[in-house]
Amino acid sequence: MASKKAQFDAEKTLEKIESQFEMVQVLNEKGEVVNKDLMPDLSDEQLEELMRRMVYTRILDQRSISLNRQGRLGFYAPTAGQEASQIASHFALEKDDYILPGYRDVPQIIWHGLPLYKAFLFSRGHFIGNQFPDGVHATSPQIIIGAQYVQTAGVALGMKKRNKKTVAVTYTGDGGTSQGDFYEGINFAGAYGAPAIFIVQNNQYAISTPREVQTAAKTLAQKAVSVGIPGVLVDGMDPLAVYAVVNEARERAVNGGGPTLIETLCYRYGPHTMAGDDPTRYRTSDTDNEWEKKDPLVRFRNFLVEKGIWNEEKENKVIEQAKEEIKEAIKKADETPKQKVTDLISNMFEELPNNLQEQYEIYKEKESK
Ligand SMILES: Cc1ncc(C[n+]2csc(CCOP(=O)(O)OP(=O)(O)O)c2C)c(N)n1
Repeated sequence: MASKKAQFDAEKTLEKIESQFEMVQVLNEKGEVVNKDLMPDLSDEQLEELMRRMVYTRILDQRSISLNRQGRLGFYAPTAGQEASQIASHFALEKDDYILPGYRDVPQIIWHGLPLYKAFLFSRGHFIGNQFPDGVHATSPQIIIGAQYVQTAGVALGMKKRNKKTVAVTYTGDGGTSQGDFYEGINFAGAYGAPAIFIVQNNQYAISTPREVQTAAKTLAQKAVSVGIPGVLVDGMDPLAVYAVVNEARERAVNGGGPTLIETLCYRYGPHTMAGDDPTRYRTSDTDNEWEKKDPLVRFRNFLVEKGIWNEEKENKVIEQAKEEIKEAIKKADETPKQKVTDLISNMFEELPNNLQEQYEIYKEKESK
């Protein structure tokens, strides 16, 4: 049978959609403003505070890696390179917004109010590291890839039903967008117009799997189209661009406009985690160098120095403060009584099943000696 003449061109439709997702940028790699219209409305004090937090977080990362190597921390996923994606996105949030982080997103919950020593205890797998103080609106970092996306849709829907002017914000990596939970989360939130912000930190690798083999999609932001919500691709090494798009997404969400999917293009300088992967097996130093030229701290520092509101003295002060506070926090973590097996059991269950009750008694007896 002769084939019918095509009535439509599906490939063209795809091309048209994909070409719409251009990367949003405010500052270029040198820290020069390339898009004045998008410049966020931040005071000099706020700009300084954002820089302060990013510098502090870089030091926290360096110290955490070193503490891990000394055997003084447990699970740790390095964050250097992702400060603009993490800290500038958080900077656009309010205290009552709810954060559902992934394992690499500990800095955001620290800046949301989680005491540093608790973050260290979380790293050690201590239950106290999962007990957040009242008023810290966040869950413990999620280890199951993508699971936090479904939870976020639920939290956001709860906010909507209670008429709250807040948002639920979550983070995953590029690999996370291949999970079923990712699609379920964004679809559900879209269907219910829930006030959620779904952030994908595209740091180019899911452990050793490059972004290019993760999906046929040209951008991860375009996945928003499939569920009918806005999607934005932003330079994840540019703090002002990240702040601007998250701020806009938040405004839309609290005003009834529903969720947004944001892809932040970034890079992690370190290994996936401190558990032993070797990035030199899957990345070249040329790629590392190319990304390090885009560094969010260098770019923002140049911008602020040019503006006359940042200098070496201010930066050194932050570095010293960070080191001092980290020292205090690790001391406090060390002084926290060691976790007992009975703690583990009693923190997991309100009422113990019979078999655990038996084990609980056995361990209670052992621990009393
Ligand atoms: C459901 C599930 N599958 C597999 C894993 C193992 N795993 C841990 S991290 C990771 C890669 C995640 O990469 P990405 O989402 O890009 O985040 P990144 O670590 O780069 O921030 C995988 C597959 C897991 N934790 N959960």
